[in-house]
Amino acid sequence: MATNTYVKRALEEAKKRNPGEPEFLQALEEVLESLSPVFDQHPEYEAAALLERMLEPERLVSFRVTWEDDAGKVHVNRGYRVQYNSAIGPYKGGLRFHPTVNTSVLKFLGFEQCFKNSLTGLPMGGGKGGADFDPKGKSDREVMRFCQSFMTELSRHIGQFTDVPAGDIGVGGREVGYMYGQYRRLTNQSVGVLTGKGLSFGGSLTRTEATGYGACYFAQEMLAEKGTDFNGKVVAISGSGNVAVFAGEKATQLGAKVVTLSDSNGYIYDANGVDLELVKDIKFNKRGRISEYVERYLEAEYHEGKRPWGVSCDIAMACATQNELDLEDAKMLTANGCRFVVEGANMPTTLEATRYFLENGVYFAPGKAANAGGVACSGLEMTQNSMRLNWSFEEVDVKLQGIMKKIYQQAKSAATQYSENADDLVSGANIAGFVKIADAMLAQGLY
Ligand code: NDP
Ligand code: 2IT
Repeated sequence: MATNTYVKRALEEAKKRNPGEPEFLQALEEVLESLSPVFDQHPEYEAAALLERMLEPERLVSFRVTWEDDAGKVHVNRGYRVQYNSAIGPYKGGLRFHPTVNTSVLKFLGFEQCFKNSLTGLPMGGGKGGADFDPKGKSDREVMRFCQSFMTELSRHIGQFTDVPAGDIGVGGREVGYMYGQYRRLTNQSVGVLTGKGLSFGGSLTRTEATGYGACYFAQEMLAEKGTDFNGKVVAISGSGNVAVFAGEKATQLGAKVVTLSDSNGYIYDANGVDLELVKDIKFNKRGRISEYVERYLEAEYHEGKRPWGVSCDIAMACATQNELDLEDAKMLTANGCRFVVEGANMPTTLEATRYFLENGVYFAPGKAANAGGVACSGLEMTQNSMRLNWSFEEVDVKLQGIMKKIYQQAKSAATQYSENADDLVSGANIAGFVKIADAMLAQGLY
């Protein structure tokens, strides 16, 4: 299919305007490619310069974060918030603390977040933020001082009706707690300005599990479409953080066997099925490394410096970070019999690998659809905070299942309507997410 000329032009223009931002341009390319048929049918979008407007973040702030380590040494990091698009609701999206954080990474994440949040059906715009701070090896008090300093500046830019951050890589319950405490002290307000909070101060049950569980609920729809389910399937998962562990937990509950998990140093393979309670203890309580798993399970294997995509599996779930699954990995997975690939992380699959899966009959779930359960549950946390009540685990879980099912249906139906390949959920998710934001922008006049 020929690419629409307006789409082509907008992408070329974006490449010129954003030099040195490879992750951002990669995300743009993936989305714009699939929007061609929509622009063919809707000339009014071009007349309103909708693409140029949607590619440019509404606001991007960057700031100095000064903090002191336990030895009294002063450090400076760079903090950011990208407020991408607020056409359908307050900016919403996580904060990432990782040394690789820069404007390219945060703009790619913020851009993706807009579409993801639109797909949830909840009134949330898109944003992302974070810092090039590395929490690894820092003491609790160092992390606390960093979070307090970070929030001292961030608090000027966010608010319960303006922008509601949450966690992402390197930001979990501990960090959200420290940031929330600082926001409360600075503003003298107890409001739902962050999600992923502790349960005793406004957090929602199910939020911790939501991204991983949601990815499995999405995968259940894909499996059902092909006349099968998780029962008896072998699942390879990358990562060993919040998303990976709870994807593993739900897949196991649904009868699958999870054989791998990983971190940035290597992966573990346990043919008997990974003991996720042990992984939780190593990673969440002790903040250790995945390699420690084989100290307890001697028959399990640890592969230093490798990714898990060479193993034989039915389902692969990429739950660590961007570009962790490339063309070579895609070929290996496919050759070894993998038929379903689910992105629990944001953009873990390179463009070439994504195309390979789509062209070779592997049913592929893009992150902005499959990992939307986390932000969806964040939206439900905002609702509970506004209503000043707490729903039970089951109530939130049932809502989460309903939302993931609807996201699948939207992506599938847009793929069927617009793409030559009805299984192209990449195009389906991009189009379904886009149209809602585009129409909201048109309705609200030029800005
Ligand atoms: P965590 O910080 O809990 O875990 C991240 C995991 O990914 C760790 O195992 C980490 O290993 C690994 N990892 C990080 N960077 C790299 C790297 N460069 N190479 C290999 N492995 C790496 O983060 P989350 O589980 O929350 O996030 C994982 C992914 O899911 C991210 O892409 C995030 O954007 C996405 N996501 C998260 C949501 C959430 O609700 N938390 C919602 C939707 C998407 P190590 O310890 O060695 O760094
Ligand atoms: O990428 C994501 O969707 C997240 N990190 C979760 C964002 C949120 O606001 O819960």
